[in-house]
Amino acid sequence: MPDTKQSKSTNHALLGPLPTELRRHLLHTLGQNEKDISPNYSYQAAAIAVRDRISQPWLDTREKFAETDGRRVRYLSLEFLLGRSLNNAVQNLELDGSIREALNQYSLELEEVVEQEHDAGLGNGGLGRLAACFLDSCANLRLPVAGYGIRYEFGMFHQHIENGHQVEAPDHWLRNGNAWEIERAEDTKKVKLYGHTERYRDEDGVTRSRWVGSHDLLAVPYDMPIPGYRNNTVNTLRLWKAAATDVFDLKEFNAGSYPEAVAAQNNAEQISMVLYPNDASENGKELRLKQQYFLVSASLQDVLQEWVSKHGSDFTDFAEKNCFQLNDTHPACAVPELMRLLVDEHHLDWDDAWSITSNCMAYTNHTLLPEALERWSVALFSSLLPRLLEIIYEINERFLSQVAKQYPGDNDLLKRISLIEEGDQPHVQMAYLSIVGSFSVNGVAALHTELLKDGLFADFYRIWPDKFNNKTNGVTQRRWLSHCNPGLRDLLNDTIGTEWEANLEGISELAKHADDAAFRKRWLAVKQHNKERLADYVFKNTGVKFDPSALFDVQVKRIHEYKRQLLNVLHVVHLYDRILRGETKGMVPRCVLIGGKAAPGYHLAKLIVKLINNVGSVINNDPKANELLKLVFFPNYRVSAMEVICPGTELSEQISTAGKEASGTGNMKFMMNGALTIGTLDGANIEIREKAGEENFFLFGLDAAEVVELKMDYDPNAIISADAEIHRVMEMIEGGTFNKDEPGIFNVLTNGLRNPQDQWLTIADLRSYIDAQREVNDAYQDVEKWNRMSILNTATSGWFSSDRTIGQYADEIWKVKPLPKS
Ligand code: B1N
Repeated sequence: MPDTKQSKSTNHALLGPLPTELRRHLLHTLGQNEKDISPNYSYQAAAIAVRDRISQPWLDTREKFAETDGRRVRYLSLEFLLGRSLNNAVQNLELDGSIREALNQYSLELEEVVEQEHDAGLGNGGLGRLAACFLDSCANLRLPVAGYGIRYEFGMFHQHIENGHQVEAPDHWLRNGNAWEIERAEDTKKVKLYGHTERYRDEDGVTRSRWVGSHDLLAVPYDMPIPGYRNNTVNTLRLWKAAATDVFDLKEFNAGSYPEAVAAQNNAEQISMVLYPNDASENGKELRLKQQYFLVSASLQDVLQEWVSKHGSDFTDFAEKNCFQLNDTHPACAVPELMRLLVDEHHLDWDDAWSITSNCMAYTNHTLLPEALERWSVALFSSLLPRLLEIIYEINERFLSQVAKQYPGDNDLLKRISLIEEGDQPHVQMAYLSIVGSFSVNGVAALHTELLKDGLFADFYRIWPDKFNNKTNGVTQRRWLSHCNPGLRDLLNDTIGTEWEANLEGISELAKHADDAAFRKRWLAVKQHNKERLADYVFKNTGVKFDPSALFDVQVKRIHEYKRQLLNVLHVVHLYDRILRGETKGMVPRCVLIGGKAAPGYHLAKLIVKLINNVGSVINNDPKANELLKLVFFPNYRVSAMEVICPGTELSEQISTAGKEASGTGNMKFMMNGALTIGTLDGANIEIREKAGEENFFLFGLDAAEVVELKMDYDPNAIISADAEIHRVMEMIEGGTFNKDEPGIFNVLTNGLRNPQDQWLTIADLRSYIDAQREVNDAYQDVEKWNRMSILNTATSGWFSSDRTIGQYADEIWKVKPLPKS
């Protein structure tokens, strides 16, 4: 279209060179005096100037998706853990040189300016970061995929440490504004809550249900650009903010209560106020269900509105042209909500609506932990989402009667698979609802998917074997290698070319260089530099000095019993015990870093944080240990911290109880950056070990089957008394070495370790873990050998690019094609 071309060139002409644009934004957008620019304003101006460069390709991409009229995907997620955006945009749009030149006018370095950006922490951990990596890969692959989420006013809480305890503070990430979002008030949607349902006859005499007497609120969209890697593609992440409908409250209150009426605004805004800080556990709060429905309803209305504007009321091709990927069960209300919109609002009959719904939903499961499986009480559902509950009952009835025909007489089966779990307080099983309403169900690593099929979802697997598939997670090499590790990026570019940034498969070429001593020397130099950077960062954040010649041993992830940070601490205490007893022959100096947030209501996890801090402060202040051992708890672990931690890590701790960690993704980031893994046969560790080769991985512990078996007859106390080293470790902790002034505070933890019911089997794996750590120690003494192993880990990390994962989602689930290159 000639018009478009013209507007494109006009728009380009509106932008001057970046140095001029930066000045203009400082002066005119931000009203700053050029002579005295604060670091924050330099960041704001740079961000706006770079964002302006994104606008045109963003508009073009949207137009192209609309013109192409092919199948499109929406990734629905309660979490998108984006981290920082400026550096990512600079890298993907190839603006490095010009932004540096622009900042140079004011003697500013890009590295210091980017530090001003507050992380967008709209997620808890792996699940939220995965969503962010996926968006990056979709843009890189030019796939028609948009993200839909919530614009939380407060993201993941800020963690600081007081007297060894975790203390939470709110994360007001929007305080200084957000250059990366554009409000699109014209696309605001109305969302219903509460009220009741009624039957009525429509003008054709058909009896229908409708949802009446609801409290309505508004969903206002904010769009964030997701720039692809040097490919003129910019995808969209649309985040919804909740607001009151002005009509409703102002009418309800009389003029005398005007302030109360305005305050009602507040009530509505609660819904998008704060991210729930639970990772892998649910707490069943009403506000959380409101958030879930709010996201789902606004997003589906958005998609339907666009559909109707093009196709009117003809939904024949809707399922062919649209796919919704549910990021765990958190957006599972999408199933009954799409049914409601199609049946109640667009007047489709049930069977057509069901055929559409169940052919465009796809569900990803991220956990087997029973405490994370969402179940909402029927009572809550009926008060908050009365019409959705009716629809769920109807879905269930039809589903159960279909299964009853397939498996006549098997009433136990029907009871097990019912979407409604009966009992004193009946509950809706959101995972079952998701399976029944989707055409695809996937796990996130090979082992995880097998365990889903054999265990948790075995009945459903028997009914629909073809629905189930695996999509092993991945991470984007653009953030997790190229951006965070410039030293390694340059070395790779020098050695194997630059293609790996867009397609990581080619990184296998690196293996050829593992035997080249000159190359290994350069490899070592990069790692050494990154270790120095990490040591500075640790010092700045904790006051503890890491010696960059020591082994850097790191475990960063949410604090959870199943991830077994305790196992790590037990090993550190064991090393300390050896030092105290003078058994240090052949011991390599080691700096251990542990970081991560504990859910604020998870007392045991918070106690683990306290233990790590206490053990650290005893060891770090003991001159006897000084040369050989350090332990720090790194506070406020987050995406931007990982960008410094992961390049400087040599040993990656992936030590969960086998069968519990669905995949893990930190494990992949470390591998890409040349760390060696010490790990169990859990989640994606298994695939990491397969790709890297077992000789390049430190394996220990029980496998998933052995875990199940041992649980029936587990005697940790017998293990402790039979193993002198383990016995001493327990004695030190129980004897108060690390809590002299706080008697008994760690008893809950040590009693848990000694409890035959301990689900995490920490003591069972401790001997094997200590032995594997010995192997690590010995391998580290042979620098050449270690470096070879390190190179081979990076060289075999190609499979763990989220580009590969997303390629599989696109081919095998979504059936979408990339946009043609322009
Ligand atoms: O999802 C990641 C996996 O790599 C991790 O192994 C897995 O633990 C993580 C409720 C969760 N599973 N479940 C959650 C998050 C928030 C919440 O409210 C559950 N997170 C995972 C990516 O697949």
